[in-house]
Amino acid sequence: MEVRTKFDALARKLYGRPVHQCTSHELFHVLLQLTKELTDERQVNDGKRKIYYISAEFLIGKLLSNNLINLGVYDEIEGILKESGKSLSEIEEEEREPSLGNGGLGRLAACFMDSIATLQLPGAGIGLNYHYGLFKQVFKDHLQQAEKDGWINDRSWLKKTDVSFDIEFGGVSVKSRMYDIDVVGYEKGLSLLHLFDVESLDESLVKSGIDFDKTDVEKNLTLFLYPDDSDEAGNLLRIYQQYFMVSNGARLIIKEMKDKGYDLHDLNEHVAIQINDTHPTMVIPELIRILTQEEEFTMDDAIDVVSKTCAYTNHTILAEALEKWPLEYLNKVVPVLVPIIKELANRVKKAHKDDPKVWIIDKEKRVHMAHIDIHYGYSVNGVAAIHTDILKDTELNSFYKLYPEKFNNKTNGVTFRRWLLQCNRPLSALLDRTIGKEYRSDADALEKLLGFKEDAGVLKALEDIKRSNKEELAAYIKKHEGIELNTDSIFDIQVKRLHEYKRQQMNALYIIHKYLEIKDGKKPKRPITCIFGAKAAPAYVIAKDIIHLILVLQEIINNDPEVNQYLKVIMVTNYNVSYAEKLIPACDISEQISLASKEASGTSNMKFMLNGAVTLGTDDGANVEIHSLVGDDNIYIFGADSDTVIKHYEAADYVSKDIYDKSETVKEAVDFIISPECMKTGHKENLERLYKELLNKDWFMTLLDLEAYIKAKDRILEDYEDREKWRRMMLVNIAKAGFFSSDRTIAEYNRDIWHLK
Ligand code: 26V
Repeated sequence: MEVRTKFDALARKLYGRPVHQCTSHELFHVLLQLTKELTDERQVNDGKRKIYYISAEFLIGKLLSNNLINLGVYDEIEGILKESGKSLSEIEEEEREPSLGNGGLGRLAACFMDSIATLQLPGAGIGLNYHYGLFKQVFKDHLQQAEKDGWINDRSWLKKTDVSFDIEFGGVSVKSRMYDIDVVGYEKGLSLLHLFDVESLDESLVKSGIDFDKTDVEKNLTLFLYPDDSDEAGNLLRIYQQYFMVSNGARLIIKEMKDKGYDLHDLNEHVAIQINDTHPTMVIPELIRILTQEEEFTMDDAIDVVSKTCAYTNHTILAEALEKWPLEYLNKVVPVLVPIIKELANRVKKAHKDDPKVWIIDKEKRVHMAHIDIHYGYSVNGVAAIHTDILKDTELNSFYKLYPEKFNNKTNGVTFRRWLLQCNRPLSALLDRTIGKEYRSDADALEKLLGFKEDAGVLKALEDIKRSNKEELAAYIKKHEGIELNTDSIFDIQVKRLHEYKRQQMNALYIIHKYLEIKDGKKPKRPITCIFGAKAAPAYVIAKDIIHLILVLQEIINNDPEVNQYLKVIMVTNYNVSYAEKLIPACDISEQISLASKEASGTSNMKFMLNGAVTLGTDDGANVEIHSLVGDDNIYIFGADSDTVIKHYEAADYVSKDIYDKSETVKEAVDFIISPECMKTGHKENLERLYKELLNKDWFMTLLDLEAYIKAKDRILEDYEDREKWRRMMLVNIAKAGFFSSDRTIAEYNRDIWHLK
């Protein structure tokens, strides 16, 4: 049946009316149903060897448009809706967004699933069905507040399966239920994302905001993504969640092996398990436990086969972000795993008596989860070239010396379906017209665009598209934030989780610097709009103070008639995947200003580049690779390099106060944080705390790079006026972005780690 006929028939079946008489709410339901039916016509990718990508986060975002594009029916559906006086974007507003991730790590997992499906690789995702994803952010009194963000209703993409397991914890046992979400490949291919839930969950436990009783795991286990783990109950709940995820995953994998008639001794022949950061690490001892206790394996055999099956991806070098669980916590939550973990730890200790750095259990009786992965997995990868080098040379050097053959790099990538075809339809249409459609399935073909470097028509079209995307974003922001933006201004955007190492505070100090200059009579040639989007972990005090400062600056600057025609600041509310899809295509300057060595990769840097923004950044994470692809002329790099930064940490010789004392520019900007203007609008407690932090600690060396940042930013703003040059920079950035397709990343994982058949 033709899509048009199916669409109409479904509308009549569900609502007794033709499409043009249905409301947006009803049409979302009809399209959800239609998409599921079209998807059912495809076969799930299958083969003799399968990858299970286990991750505590899958930040999938809304799926309707994405699935329509990948099914090849987007244009047709859009056309039918238009004829009926409806718009797809209005219908999309009816979809609730599953925010099942914090940021880059979760979004990466979602992009990877898209590529696994598209490349028709046998593979599935395994995760948790959180009922409330990352909190919904609201601003009150210039402070972030967190509200619950539910997404599950009868109109979600979840499909209940009949897979269920009994999962035993210390003292409690719960019944699980597996739900599936279809991951529709582009033009072909289909994979499944398996999300496990607890049958006995009780949503009424959630009171106000995001508070809830953390003790009753039968009722709360999958309520929230990463509940606040600043207290013991929060930490324990996180261990419950992790074990629940991996125990279900292990049982599913074993069940599928048996259903296919495979011998479990050949596990590593048929299965590869990718452990996404340390959150799923317990899958290693859990598989060993099941094999030895239920399948009559010897300990040696179980360890051997599991070690050949599991591979680990590291996503951060920040010591505080590497999980170390107190043995006592594990004893409470998963006593059955403790003997296995001790056995694994003893073997390591025996083999490496004199090297406590590589032990699994340290002297304080904390279990280093990453160490389990490295000793008992067959691959360890970083997520960008510089990140993997730092792991090898410093952070994980003792392990690299033991197992050089396990270490490899897999530079991250993003799916071009969502981050180009879906979010920037005018740009993908221009590409179709100029270089043909090949780039849609072979991202390297984007390079053909370089042939149009001197083509005035194409260059002008790129500029026009950027302008119309800026107008669309401005209209959206006007509607949702009530703030008017000047679309003739430069759109300078920093969107990512709020963290000191990402240095949103440095961007804020630049804004202060510009504000003071304008007040002093030095007007910029063209107005600048500084846009932020960021959520801070509810327990991360300084991060929330930085949000406070930005909101205070927004208030002061946007209401100052002397300044607001030249400079505007806006922090959008509740930055999420859908907001990113609107912000990224409208960006001129992509802010990637982490302290060199600290950002493992970054992925928004890739999305911005692909959409024709120019990067202003440090030589960190994937910026390094962007830099070498586009060359010095098409990127703005500034600041201390990673070697210098690492040396400062080793020598412990960085003193921010010295820089403050020496530089009038730095001093002026920092002092403004506690100026009467700021104090009048904001809160003394938050502003003073941030001021003191920068002056006395500044662990992520904001002041070290501030002057270089100001210079680089002023240079990029100046260059923006050379429109000819800027258009060409846009073109080169788009043309060179092909490397950052997650199809390339996944093909490399497959070639070097998974070897799927
Ligand atoms: C976690 C935590 C937890 C508590 C304390 C502070 C802290 C700081 C950072 C993290 C990050 C955990 C891992 C993570 O999300 N890494 C991100 O992974 C992305 C995908 O590989 C990568 O692009 C980002 O650079 C990296 O930060």
